[in-house]
Amino acid sequence: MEYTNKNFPALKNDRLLKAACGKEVDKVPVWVMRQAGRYLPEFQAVRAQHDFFTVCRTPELACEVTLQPLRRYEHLDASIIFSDILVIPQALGMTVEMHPGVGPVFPEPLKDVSEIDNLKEEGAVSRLTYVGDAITLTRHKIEGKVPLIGFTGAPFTLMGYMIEGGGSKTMSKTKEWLEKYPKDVHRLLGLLTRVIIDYLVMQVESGAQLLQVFESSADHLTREQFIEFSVPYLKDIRSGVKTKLQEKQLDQVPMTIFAKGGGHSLDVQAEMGYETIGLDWTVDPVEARKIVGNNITLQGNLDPQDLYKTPEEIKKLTIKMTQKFGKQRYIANLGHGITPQTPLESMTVFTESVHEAV
Ligand code: 1CP
Repeated sequence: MEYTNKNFPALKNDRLLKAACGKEVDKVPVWVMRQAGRYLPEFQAVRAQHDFFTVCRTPELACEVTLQPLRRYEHLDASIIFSDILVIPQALGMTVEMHPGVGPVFPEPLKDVSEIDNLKEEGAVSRLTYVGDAITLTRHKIEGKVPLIGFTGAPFTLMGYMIEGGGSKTMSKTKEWLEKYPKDVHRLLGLLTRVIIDYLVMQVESGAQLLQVFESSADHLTREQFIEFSVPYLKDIRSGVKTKLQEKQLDQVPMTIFAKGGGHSLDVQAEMGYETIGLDWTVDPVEARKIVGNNITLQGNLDPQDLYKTPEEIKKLTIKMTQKFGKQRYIANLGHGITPQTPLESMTVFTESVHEAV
């Protein structure tokens, strides 16, 4: 059989999509950010053989690691395509390396605003077709067991990595740009937004059934800065994807915004048009629901560190969390990615407890 984006197997478990669209569910859907990752020995085995970006760029390998958590954890209600948010800076012509134990490193980050002009916007999405190919192959290999999530980094988060040259505790260089060169910053954020819209549409065309936008560095922004440097672009991404899918006569897909540290702006986030808002663990579920109202789905938000507790404690905390959010318009997840040393059993307890909870 030929693997094309036209003949996908029928979806058997649509809890995630139903919850995202506000339809009734039999059980609360659950998945975990970074569920394909370093805590899994089978993932480590693939990484021992292949460089990180080789896995991203080889559809068979990306598909294999995307499927790994599904094989181990029968309660997972979604998969997320294995890739990284930093493939966009790469497609714009920047070099990104993944250093074991360190994380992503840009040998030549943006040092001056004049370097924005060197970024290769034209053709950027055509240099990311390998992500689409991985999505199409994975949609077939999942055999309709669960939906496949596509994703991107949000403009501000990507810009931060491009300026800092990797992860940063302080984001000092990025903050200096926000203060000194707001016009150039907006130009760069606009460029990233255009690429992201086309990249997400390409993912849907390839088979992605829900899209998540990671604004992982929102925790560095004040509410005012979030409103100036993140919100307009997140809005443009949501409306741009909707319009382009319509133009291409593709089915609409629900979208999730996860702004880590964005708990100060849930009222603003609720106006951005996303079906689902992801919460980190600092936000109280009941308070969040009061702020966003009843027409938005919430996702989250167990502290990833809670998965280092005993199975009994994990179960108790997970049930408490799920009950606080309630059964409808809710997708269970952690409040950020699962961390590398997490015991394998913790994922079993977490996912199982969500399904038992309400
Ligand atoms: O060597 C390795 O294997 C590196 C570990 C790793 C993995 C497994 C990295 C490096 N990226 C990934 C995969 C990944 N990245 C996924 C796969 C799908 C899944 O969730 O299972 C996803 C969705 C991401 C997204 C991503 N990459 C984000 C947003 C989510 C988040 O955690 O906030 C961010 C910020 C990145 C950058 C990145 N890539 C890798 C690391 C260690 C980091 C963070 C670096 C830092 O700032 O500390």
